Amino acid sequence: MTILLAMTPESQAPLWRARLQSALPGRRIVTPNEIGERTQTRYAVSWRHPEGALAGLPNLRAIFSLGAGVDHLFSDPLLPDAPIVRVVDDDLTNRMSEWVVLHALLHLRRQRLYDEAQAERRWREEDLEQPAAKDVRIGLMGLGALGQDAARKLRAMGFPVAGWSRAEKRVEGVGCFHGREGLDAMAARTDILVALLPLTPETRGILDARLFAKLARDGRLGGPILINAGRGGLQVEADIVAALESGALQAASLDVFETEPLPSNSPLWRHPRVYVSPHCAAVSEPEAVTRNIAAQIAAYERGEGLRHVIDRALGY
Ligand code: NDP
Ligand code: OXD
Repeated sequence: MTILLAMTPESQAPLWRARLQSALPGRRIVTPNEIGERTQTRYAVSWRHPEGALAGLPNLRAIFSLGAGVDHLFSDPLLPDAPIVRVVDDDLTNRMSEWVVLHALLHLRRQRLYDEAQAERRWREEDLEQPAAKDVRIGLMGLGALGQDAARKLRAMGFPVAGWSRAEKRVEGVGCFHGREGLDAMAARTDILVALLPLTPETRGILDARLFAKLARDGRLGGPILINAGRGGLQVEADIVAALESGALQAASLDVFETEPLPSNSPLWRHPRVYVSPHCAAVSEPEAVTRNIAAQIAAYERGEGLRHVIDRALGY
């Protein structure tokens, strides 16, 4: 019985293979060109696998994504019809919340302006307003594993938090909105918009000029702020740049981009009010993720169901 590890960049495969092997001693971990007898493969582990790499495996029981997101799988038209399991793990969740809280605080505390002042050796003690977290409203798009943890930690910092999901939800201490009308209602009370959504046909391009125009204009930060760590496909970058110029957005923190790596000619790199990070908000830590996969396989083979299986029709 083998486990197929199919991923790009291939340079990372040896590290993941070693971690999978130590989490699953006794199992044979193979890469696509070592697969041999295809009936032997029970599980596939993927991160942006090459097209067709998981096809023709008659006994495949599950596909494990090496990340929380699964959109990378759907670019393969030959993806087999096995259950898709995504990563839900405290290590990844904590990392994401750290990044979100960090960026909410960078904007709240106007860190970019103080960095600029430091570069000029300018002592800006009195001329910048310092609103408190309690006066800055956060609107979270996505109230899933990551969104709910971020909501809790943002609340702990004092921010009033609302959240938006596809289906109706209740989350303690969070004003909950859902559906398209709910998004407009949440936007109207949002100073910092945080996107922690999966990329699906419904969410592609959702962070656009239309949405930015709905954000609150009466907030204490002098204009709305966008933070996106979901997927680059959620955002229309031309609209973000135009909104930063028109004032529809005051600033942005972006971890994900329409094209990754972000092309060197993107205006986002040099924009004075944009923080760019290289899709590193919440990396999948190999030990934590492979431990998780091993536990899922063990439970499945004891006859328990797989957890965190996505709904293919919804795409997440
Ligand atoms: P979940 O599946 O747990 O949560 C997704 C949330 O998005 C749910 O609340 C869901 O609503 C909501 N949602 C989905 N579609 C819609 C829609 N059409 N309208 C409104 N709400 C919608 O995912 P996670 O929280 O675990 O992860 C979210 C995403 O974060 C991942 O898919 C991935 O793209 C990204 N990510 C980015 C990383 C990075 O380093 N930048 C690292 C890890 C993840 P409902 O509750 O109703 O289902
Ligand atoms: C993920 C990611 O989906 O790192 O986990 O983007």
